Amino acid sequence: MSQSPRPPAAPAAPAAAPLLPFPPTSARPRPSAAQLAWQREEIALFVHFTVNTFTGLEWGMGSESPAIFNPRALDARQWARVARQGGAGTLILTAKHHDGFCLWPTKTTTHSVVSSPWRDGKGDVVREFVDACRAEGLDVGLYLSPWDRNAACYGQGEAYNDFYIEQLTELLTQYGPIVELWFDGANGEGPNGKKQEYDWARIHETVRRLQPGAVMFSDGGPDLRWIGNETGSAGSTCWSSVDPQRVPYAGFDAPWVNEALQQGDPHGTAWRVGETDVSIRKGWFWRSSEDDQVRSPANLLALYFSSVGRNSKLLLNIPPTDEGLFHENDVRAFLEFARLREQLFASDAAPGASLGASSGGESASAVFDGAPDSYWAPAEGEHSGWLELRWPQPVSFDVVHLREAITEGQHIANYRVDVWRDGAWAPLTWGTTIGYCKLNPVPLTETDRLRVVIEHAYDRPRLARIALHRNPTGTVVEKAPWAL
Ligand code: FUL
Repeated sequence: MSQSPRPPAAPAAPAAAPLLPFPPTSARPRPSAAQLAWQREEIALFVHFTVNTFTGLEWGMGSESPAIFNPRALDARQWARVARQGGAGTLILTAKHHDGFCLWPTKTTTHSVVSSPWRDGKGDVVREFVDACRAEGLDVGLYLSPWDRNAACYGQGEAYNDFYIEQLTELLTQYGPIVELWFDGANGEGPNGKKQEYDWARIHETVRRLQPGAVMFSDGGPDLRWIGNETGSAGSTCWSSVDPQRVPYAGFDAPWVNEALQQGDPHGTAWRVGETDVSIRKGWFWRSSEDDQVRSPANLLALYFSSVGRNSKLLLNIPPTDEGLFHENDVRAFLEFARLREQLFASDAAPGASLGASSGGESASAVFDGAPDSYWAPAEGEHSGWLELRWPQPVSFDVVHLREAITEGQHIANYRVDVWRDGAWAPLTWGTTIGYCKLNPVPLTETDRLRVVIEHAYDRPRLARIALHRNPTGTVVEKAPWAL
């Protein structure tokens, strides 16, 4: 979204009411049940598909003929099966991208599948997509681009806002439960050279009314925020809270925006977790020239470390080909990535340890039970403390995996991990936030004594998990194939 044209100044959308809030016990923000479930899913797949799939463009012009849209072998069930096999919980489809071509038979325009040769103009990609997701037990998300380079009413104030709300209403009422709406901040010129002022307040109200269980993504929330880049990198400091005034609406531009989105704000009043959207290929849309430039499984694992492993969620794009299928190279890489995660998590040296704590020791074993809501915390009122692990024999690992119990908020601001070496504690790794999940790659380490020190927390630090893994790829592969 960073390379997008920027919108004219628009009034800030009012903060939406939180979804299904837990009863507050402290002033710090905490997730709604929907936000919590969303983050615990960890991985979702993005499906970028439109006329661009047939032209090779990233941003369609809006003037493409619907005659070019003909994915002869389209099988949404293949997308959903791969998503499920690879451990994604939700699929998000571009129902309309910036080119304005609608993948469902909308009443608002003829610039849609109805005017295409695909299924003789009687097809509905959104319907096939939704049915396939449900058949595979997956949740459904939809992307509806506010920027529309085809609609004649774009840039004409209320006329386009009405048109957009009508499209949104069709999608929210005809396809059953939608768990996530993805609102892109891109705001460029329409066919008449004009830009549009989007009515975010009305958009949010429409979603809340028609799909009260859904979460809404945009730069400015209201429920989820963009992570500030498209390279797959959440901040190593990453708060789930933000100050809603700093990035008040989708597409808002200011010098601080990307950093504010990447890092969040420890004193922010709104719970708005960052979503890390990134493509398995260089572009968002499929083109044959990139078939051998798909990210490797090891690189996808690195993306997992820099997104989920930094308190974010990974939204990985796999673009269908012009046949309407995920390409075999993408499928292979994604499924192998799932196998690597399995191997990573299957290796855990921590649980055999005996535990000691600065205080609160009676709950220390909760860090090994795998349950996200059971935790060790130091005595009431203490905002720092440590937990020590000792093994009868040395263990070895190269990933330190920590999780905070976030149901009651994200509080840990600084931590350190020490190992016992030559009669003294030596720092192995350290960091700022933990949040839902923190994966710290460390040099291959052998030790029989380790401690996790919470140096500072803004409220009660609740440590839900300590695990020590071996990375099956040996090293974290930071670079995508096209950057090597
Ligand atoms: C951006 C868009 O301009 C890209 O085409 C893509 O959809 C990405 C996810 O968001 O803002």
